[in-house]
Amino acid sequence: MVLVKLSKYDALIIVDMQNDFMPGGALPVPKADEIIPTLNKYIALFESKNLKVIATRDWHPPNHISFKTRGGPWPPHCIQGTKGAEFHPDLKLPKDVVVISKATEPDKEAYSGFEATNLDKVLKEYGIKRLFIGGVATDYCVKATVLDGLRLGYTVLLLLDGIKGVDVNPGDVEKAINEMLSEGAIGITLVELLKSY
Ligand code: VGL
Ligand code: ZN
Repeated sequence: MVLVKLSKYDALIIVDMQNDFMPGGALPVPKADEIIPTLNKYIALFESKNLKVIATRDWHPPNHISFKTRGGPWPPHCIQGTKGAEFHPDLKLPKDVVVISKATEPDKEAYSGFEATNLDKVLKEYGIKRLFIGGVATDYCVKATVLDGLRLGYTVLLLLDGIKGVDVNPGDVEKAINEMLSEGAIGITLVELLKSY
């Protein structure tokens, strides 16, 4: 087990916990709603220590290139300003959460929260060195965000009990987790994090 004591160099990044990615949404990630209570506990822990919480959101224009209507792989989802693009109402984000919108350009797909956003700049301004990353989808935006974080020099802790994937091809989720870990991400669970105190 990993011993991790939280400090001011740590930030929590909640990836794309939006209605369209939840069961019943436009691009449902199976059981994605089941991680909300756990993510809320991570959020409460970070909030209690006055640590930064960041929420990324998929924020597409109506004619986004990733949509089937334009020959892309996905049904239209997370269209800017729609109910489907809102964060799940049960997710208890802090009032001072930093929201990072991504994939906002019509002709560009961007799975990573770092891609064409100011996320790296914001983290550097806050002096953040270590990222705790959870959310959806494990095999797309979580993976891309984790791998970019590692490439940019952050230490990354992957919330093993706070992620869900799509598994378009069975095995994708497992492969994604293995790839993140082999690139240097450290797997952690809430129980382990709480035990570290
Ligand atoms: C995502 C597919 C399409 C994600 C976003 O948030 O993982 N997946 N757009
Ligand atoms: Zn998308």
